[in-house]
This record gives sequence, structure tokens and C-alpha cells, in this order.
Amino acid sequence: MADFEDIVVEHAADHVLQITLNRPKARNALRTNLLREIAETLDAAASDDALRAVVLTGGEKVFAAGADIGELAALDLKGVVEDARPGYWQRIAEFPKPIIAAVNGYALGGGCELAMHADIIIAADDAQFGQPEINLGILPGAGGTQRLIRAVGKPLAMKMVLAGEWIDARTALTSGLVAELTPREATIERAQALAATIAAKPPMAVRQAKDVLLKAFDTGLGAGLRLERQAFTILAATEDRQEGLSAFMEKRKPEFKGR
Ligand code: DAK
Repeated sequence: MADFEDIVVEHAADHVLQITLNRPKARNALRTNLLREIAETLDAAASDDALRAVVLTGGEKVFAAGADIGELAALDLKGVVEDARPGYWQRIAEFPKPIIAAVNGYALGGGCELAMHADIIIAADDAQFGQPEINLGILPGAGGTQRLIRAVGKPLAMKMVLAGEWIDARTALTSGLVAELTPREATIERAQALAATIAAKPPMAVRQAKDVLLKAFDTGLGAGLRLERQAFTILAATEDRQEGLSAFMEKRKPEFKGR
């Protein structure tokens, strides 16, 4: 596995890759190099058939305190326009396999936005989420205005983005930002177990399902239903569909091969 400066990459379970943000002294602030390392790791994972799900975590203390404020401060208008980071964010957003985020501690600004790039967020029961960019004279820049409002709805998203107020883990759960809460010491383990569960499912069906579910944010109901139908038809040609149906009828465990 390649060596990285700002992340640790390891295998967490069968077919599961784990990416751990590793700038603890800067509260895992997302400097450009860190984003580049995540994007490159995901690009490689996307084309590796042996990898079927990713756990993304900041470790046991903090998920991420947002963009690196020192880097932001050094950018003038030209720097903002030519910034490489939107390209890295885009690559993270386009990763086609499931990402499970394990959030301990703070997920603020770009940290909250990174968690929202995951498909499922598991959070510690004392985690905190926020979009405090307004305090810096900016606004969320990695999709936060769009993904947060879709996740938690208008009133809470407005409060978080306009007032910069953080929400606690319970609010994140009840508002729909987070799928599940665990005690802090169990968060990563639970995300790994969930990733392993998903990694044991037929990968083509998982991929189609993720793709179509996310399209719900971009399309109306009619177009979305057509995409679902299309995905359903594509899967009809897979060996894994045959295997899944046969295994059920034969009362045995299916063996999915990703074909
Ligand atoms: N950037 C750089 N350094 C940070 C940092 C950050 N976001 N957050 C913390 N640090 C550094 C601190 O400066 C400190 O460094 P030293 O003084 O030790 O050298 C060290 O981490 C420890 O910080 P604290 O002493 O403050 O630690 P505490 O545990 O007391 O507090 C905290 C932790 C996370 C509550 C606090 O550090 C904090 O409030 N941090 C800032 C949170 C924040 O405002 N986040 C939003 C950043 S703006 C874009 C995409 C995305 C974005 C923008 C554009 N494009 C693609 C265009 C996103 C913007 C943001 O996220």
C-alpha cells in the first residue's frame, strides 16, 4: 500500500478499505494534499475489483475541523479560481462504491461536508456537526449548502449555515444526517462491520443501487423511476442475480462473484 503524508490507508475487512485522516495536531484540517491523497486512493479503489466498500474516519478523537484555514487565508481571488481542491472534491463525490463515514468528535465545515460525501454516516453519541464557515466570511464550498439541506431540511440547514451553530449527535440522527449513533469507542468498528456487510452483497447491484439512489437528488420522480427501471434491467443480465435467486430457492447461502 502506498505511503501517504496525511492519511492512513489499510484493509479493514474482506473487500473493505479504510481511510483514516491523519493530521491530529491540526484536528485533521483538510489541506489540499490530504484531499489529493483521498481522491487518489478512491480513484485506485474504484478500479480495483477486490475492493467493494470504504470506511472513512478521522480516528477516535476528531473527524475533521474543516478546510485548512491557513491555506484558505493564503488564497486571493485568482487562487480561489484556480484552486485544485474542487477537482479533488469532485473525484470523491464520483466514487462509485459505498463509503461509510465513522465520525468521532467534531465534523465541522469541510469536515461535515466530507462526511456528507459518504453514503452512510455512523457517529459517536458525542459527535458534533457544524458549518461554521459564515464566521470566516465565507460559506460552505464543498457541497454543504446543497447536501445539508437535502439531508436535514431547510430550517436546520439554514440555522447551521447562517448562524454557524453546531448540532449534536442526537439532532444529527433525528434530522437524518446520520444513520446510527454508537458509543465513541464502537464507531469505527460499527462502520467496518456495516461496510463488511455491504461488501458481501452482489457488487453490481450495490453499485447500481448507490447510483440510482443518489440520482434522486438530481431528478424528478418520473426520471428517477426510469433510471431505477434501467438499473433493474441491467442487473437482469448478471450472474449474481441468478445466483441470488437460485440460492434463495435452494435454501442455501449465495456466492456472489461480481459478474
Ligand atoms: N484549519 C487549520 N488549523 C486548524 C483548524 C482548521 N480548520 N482547526 C483547528 N486547527 C488547528 C489549530 O489552529 C491548532 O493549531 P496550533 O495552534 O496547535 O498550531 C490546533 O488545530 C488545535 O486547535 P484548537 O486548539 O482550536 O483545538 P480545540 O480542540 O480547542 O478546538 C475546534 C477544536 C475544531 C473546535 C477548533 O479548532 C475550531 O473551531 N476549528 C475551526 C473550525 C472551523 O471554523 N472550520 C471551518 C473551516 S472553513 C471549498 C471547499 C471547502 C471549504 C471551502 C472551500 N472549495 C472547494 C472551494 C471549507 C471551508 C471550511 O471548512
